[in-house]
Amino acid sequence: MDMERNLSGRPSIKPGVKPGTAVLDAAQAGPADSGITVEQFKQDYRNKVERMYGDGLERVSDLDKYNALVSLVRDYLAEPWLNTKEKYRRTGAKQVYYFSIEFLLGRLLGSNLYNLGLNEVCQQALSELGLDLRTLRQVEEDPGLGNGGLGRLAACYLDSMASLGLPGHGMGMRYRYGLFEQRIVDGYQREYADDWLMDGFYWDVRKPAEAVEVRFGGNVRIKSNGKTQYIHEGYETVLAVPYDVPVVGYRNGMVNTLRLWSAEARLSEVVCAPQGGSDCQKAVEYSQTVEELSNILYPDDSTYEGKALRLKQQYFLVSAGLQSIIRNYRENNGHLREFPHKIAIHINDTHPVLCIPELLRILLDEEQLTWEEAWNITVQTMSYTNHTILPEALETWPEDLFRTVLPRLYLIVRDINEYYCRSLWEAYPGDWDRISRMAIISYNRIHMAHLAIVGCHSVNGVAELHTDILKNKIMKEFCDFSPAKFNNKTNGVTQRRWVSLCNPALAQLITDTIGPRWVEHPQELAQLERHSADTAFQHHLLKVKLQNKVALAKYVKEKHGITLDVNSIFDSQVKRIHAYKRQTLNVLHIMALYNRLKENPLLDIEPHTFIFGGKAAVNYHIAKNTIKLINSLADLVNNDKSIRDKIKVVFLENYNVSLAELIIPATDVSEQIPTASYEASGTGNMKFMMNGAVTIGTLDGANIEIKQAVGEDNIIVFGLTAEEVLAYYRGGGYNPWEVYQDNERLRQVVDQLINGFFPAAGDLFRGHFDSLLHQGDHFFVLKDFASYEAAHQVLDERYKDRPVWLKMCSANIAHSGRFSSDRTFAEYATDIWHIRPDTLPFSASEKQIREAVKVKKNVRIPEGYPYQ
Ligand code: F58
Repeated sequence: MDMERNLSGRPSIKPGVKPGTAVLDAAQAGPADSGITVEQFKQDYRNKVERMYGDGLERVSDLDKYNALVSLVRDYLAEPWLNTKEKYRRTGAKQVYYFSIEFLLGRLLGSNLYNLGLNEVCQQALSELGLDLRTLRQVEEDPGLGNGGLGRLAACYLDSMASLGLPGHGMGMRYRYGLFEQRIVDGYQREYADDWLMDGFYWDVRKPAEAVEVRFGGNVRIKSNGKTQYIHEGYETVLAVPYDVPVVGYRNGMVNTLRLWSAEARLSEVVCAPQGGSDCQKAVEYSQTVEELSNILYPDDSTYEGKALRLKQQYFLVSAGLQSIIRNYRENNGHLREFPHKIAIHINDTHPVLCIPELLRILLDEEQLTWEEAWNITVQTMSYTNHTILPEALETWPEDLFRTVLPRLYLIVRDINEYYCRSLWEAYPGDWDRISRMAIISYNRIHMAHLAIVGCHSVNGVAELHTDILKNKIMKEFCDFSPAKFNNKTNGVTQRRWVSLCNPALAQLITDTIGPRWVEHPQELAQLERHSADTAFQHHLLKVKLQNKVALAKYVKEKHGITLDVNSIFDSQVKRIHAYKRQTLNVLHIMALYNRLKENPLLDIEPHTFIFGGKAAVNYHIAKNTIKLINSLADLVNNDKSIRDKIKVVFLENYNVSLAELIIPATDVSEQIPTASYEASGTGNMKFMMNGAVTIGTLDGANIEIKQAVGEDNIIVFGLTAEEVLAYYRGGGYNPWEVYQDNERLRQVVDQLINGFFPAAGDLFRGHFDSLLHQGDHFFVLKDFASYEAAHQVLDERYKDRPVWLKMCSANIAHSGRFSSDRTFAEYATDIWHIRPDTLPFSASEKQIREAVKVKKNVRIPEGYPYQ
């Protein structure tokens, strides 16, 4: 038996063992399996259930069974987790901390079993016990720790960091409630509390002994006796308690850590009146106020209180995270001067930018370093990724609010600003306009993106076009001042979750065709190109797609009562609902198609199923109305017998990671249709591509690089380019009324928004109508309509010729390797953090490990104020 018992008697994984008979599924077989047999697993699982619930497997609920399974997997990974930490301590490897306000993890049971190499053993063991792993996996709630693209990206990066053997960890918040649960009531979005923690979360470990205090408010007294000291007084303290989630690497024995912070009050120190009474009531109220800090992601910031809460939440994450990093650093290292050689801190979008002044505060006030030393250490440690050019998403804070909530940090930010502006003055004497545009504090607001650029040694965009726009437009002046900081890191997604786990049939087909190495070396997917015209391969691919469509259709039938034609083209646009993402363009095109079918019921078109999904922000009224528009169209189309089911429209409620895992493998056509220049990168586009969907898209974000990768025959592009869009914004010259007048089919659908075509809608869609015509069609929906329609016609033509279509699908899979987050993360590691990505199997010698995580000695002193 390969099973080992550790000292505590708990079962543990023995890494490095070659695949044994217990591995049932070749596609899932990697370089090493867990070494745990089916028999052992069964025994461990029965014992676990009995110990946890004092009852037999036959008598506990599905939730209990799921919890016991998680607890068992946790036992299995305890030893590699401990060993990984121990190894990092021994080798002194440089650690990367990825700070993010969101981590959209998705369910963890499947991915942890898979990465541990336990998937098949578990499946078999459960099946022999009369249980179904899939059912238990579905018991898991999606953790409510994120909202969209940047949060899911952070989760993909965690997987890649661990799987590449990189010492990289996440630092985030443990929200009590998720963003919201979306339900569709009468076609409208309704928001319900996402109580994802209600049944507990068995993956994390509470670490009360590692709690730290975070201080808010109060005032700062300046004491000067030779050296100026800043004494922070009269502040409020909140206790930050960490919860650690293991992040399992793919069959390499590595387990990194995602540390999530929760806000708590120390009620034990609040005196209550005898027999309870009002003081106790106050204490409870106080604790509720404190806990509000980690209650929800992105609290509504339309009021002063809401803004203050958001700012406090950001500081809470940053301060707690940094304190714990420094505490750990001190235990294992020497002077903080070496900090940037041992620690890299990455700031995911502007939400954790307070890392910069907070690290300075610790170095100045607690470590008594000089400003120069502290600043130098900070800049060398920090790096920043920008995820959007949308002005409303580039955070700024009112100066007064900032001063009130974070008085000491305010003084530090003011100092950074002053020194920075002085250096700008040296470079651009007399150019006050430029200096005020670039300042961190201007017109009584604090610009977080500016603070990030100044305080980090690296600033990156997330696709080539996006980085170009940052460098040449949005952040041009900063780039002119310190060009070496700016670089591109095109996003990626993990093929382990987004192919192996969510599309096991495709994973199997790939492995049968080119062997299993692609799971760790996704560039090897390119070998599929040779098979793309092969009839047998195409036949299998078609079968896999059909199987996935059947699974999605089953879900849609059960959940929404709508029957889908699995032989139709599944055409999906699933993402946040936003004007720039142009769900409206998709809708107008479907309306036009419907009109054509009504005019000519014999029209020869391929049957289509149009799938939508996505949440609209709570206060984003037009986006919420877009959901109603989609559902109104669905009502009309799906119930119109005269079109003989040639088209169906479905809006799948509560789009989340788990739903994406069902939709993406079943999709033929991936809609990536934003107004060019707006979508920084996109990552859904990459997931669809990996699963063999063909993109219909604008030349925006990573679509451009997808086109380069697959070649123009294997993607269908349309619409204005970013350059054309930006030229219109600069020089004018676009009149939507002209397009409206010239295109009859378009005019018909635009009019239908308000002329009773949607019988019960009344004036509901007048906002859409007005934005397209009276408000100038800011997102060029009308302008791009004709070419979008033409692109769809090309797509239909290609689909009709099935061998051509399947060749396109195969080409997309074959060229998706470069959009693996393994590639992206290797680039971050070498270019930004100066650590070498390497898989560090547990059998690796100490020397190999040292080599792999070696700190580059010549860390570049970053450009920019004050130490160029
Ligand atoms: C997304 N940004 C980009 N922001 O839109 C997408 O193109 C990119 O692929 C992805 O990041 C990863 O780089 C994004 O998700 C947000 O969700 C903001 C959160 C804070 C409020 C404003 C939106």
